[in-house]
Amino acid sequence: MTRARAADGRPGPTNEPGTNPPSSAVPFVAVICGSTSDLPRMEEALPLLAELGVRHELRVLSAHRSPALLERYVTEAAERGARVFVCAAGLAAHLAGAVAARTARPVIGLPMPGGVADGLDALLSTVQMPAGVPVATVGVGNARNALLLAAQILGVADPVIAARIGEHRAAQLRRVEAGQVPDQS
Ligand code: AIR
Repeated sequence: MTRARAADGRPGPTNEPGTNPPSSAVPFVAVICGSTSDLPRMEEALPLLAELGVRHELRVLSAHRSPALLERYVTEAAERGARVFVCAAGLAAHLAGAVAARTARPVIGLPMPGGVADGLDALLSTVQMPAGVPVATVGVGNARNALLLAAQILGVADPVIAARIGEHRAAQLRRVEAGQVPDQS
């Protein structure tokens, strides 16, 4: 566990569940995939964050295969400026829940398709969190929505990001008006 020190020397906030370390670092979205097999879908959507002016970091870490690495990453990423975590996992998808258990920063779960129920298993594993440890869950395989939601959360405190999200919505409206597919660019 990392324990920061306040200016007066008293122990500062810890990274225990329910606390947030202080951070003056540049905000970014921490994107975690449970496996390299999740990467293609996530990488296809990631340019959206750049379009919106949102910094991100991408890691492959598994709640089951590398739990200690995952725990360490959540702690140090929050200290470096991770404001939101996006967690993509399929099958018994405990990644988002495991991250949410270790930080009070918002966690967005992205259930991935595949498995016996083609993502329904991952959806339920991600969304059915116990009261007190929420995971905001988007639709199965909908990486764009996961990243958009992360950007919207950062946009609450960042007018530049908020403006770009507004432009993105306006462009989407224009595509709908033109009879085109709404959110594919
Ligand atoms: N996974 C990895 N560790 C725990 C879980 N639930 C998920 C990955 C991926 C799926 O299992 O997120 O969606 C299959 O992983 P793999 O590596 O076998 O292709």
